[in-house]
Amino acid sequence: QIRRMAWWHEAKFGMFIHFGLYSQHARHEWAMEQEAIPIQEYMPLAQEFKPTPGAARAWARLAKAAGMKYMVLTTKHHEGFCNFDSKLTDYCATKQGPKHDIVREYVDAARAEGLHVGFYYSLMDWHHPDGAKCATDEAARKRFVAYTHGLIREILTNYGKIDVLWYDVSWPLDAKGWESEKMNKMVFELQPDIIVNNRNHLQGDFSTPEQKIVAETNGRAWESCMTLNDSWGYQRADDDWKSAKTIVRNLITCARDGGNYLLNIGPRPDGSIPEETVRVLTEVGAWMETNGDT
Ligand code: JFZ
Repeated sequence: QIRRMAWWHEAKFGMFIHFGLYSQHARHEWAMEQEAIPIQEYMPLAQEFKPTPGAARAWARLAKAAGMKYMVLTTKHHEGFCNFDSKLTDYCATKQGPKHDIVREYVDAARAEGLHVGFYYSLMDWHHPDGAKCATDEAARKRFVAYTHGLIREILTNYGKIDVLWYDVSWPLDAKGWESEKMNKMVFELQPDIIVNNRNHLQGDFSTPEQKIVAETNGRAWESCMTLNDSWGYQRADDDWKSAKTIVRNLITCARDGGNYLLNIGPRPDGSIPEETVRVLTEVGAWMETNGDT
């Protein structure tokens, strides 16, 4: 076992947070794609996005209360909007509606609760003009890969020690196209103790079965990620909440088989947490209080 990962294996239970412009649609974090919303129509959402400053404190408090030991926030989902301050794009929290750095607040909030800090980062990008073209146009690929590596450099430089980097959706490039080896090399230069997942076409440190619990073989680390209802982003119409009993059973199954459980919440556009989410996670926390290991 890798020393770097000791805390993570011990942690077992984390909170995933999907938060972005799509939270305002309250339908699906894929709405832009699924409903074929033109970019010019989608972009104004960035101006209208005004989460309450400090909203992340409640996320972190709830994670702590639920017995979770780490958090992973979408710094940028497929829509391309950056929840952090960037010098490489204006499509970011500090220069648009929020007028404050959501990632900074999140990092501070997690640390205040003693939780480890993870960043989700979507490689696929529907906003960047080269995000799709990059597969067939070498000049576009070069620009887009420079942008991508640049954003990753920013999030791993500006927020102190980061514990997990959670890449997602690598469409439309392969490892060679993304320059994934170089990407991970940079990541470990900036954050020597970080743990990375396997969604940039490399093995990384752990596998990421999704919405199911499947143990890895040969001692490879794994983390099952799941939603609390059926959606990742806030979905107003989705009331298919898992019970605390189901969550606890899933956590036990992951722990028994040597894996981690990353459970997702989708805050409302103002950053507040749906009541049902609070209710279920608080109940999970009560069980953890009695039966957890700390
Ligand atoms: C992706 C995203 O598209 C989705 O919005 C969410 O962020 C989720 C955590 O990740 O969806 C995926 C990614 C990978 C697989 C399936 C869905 N996969 O490897 O089976």
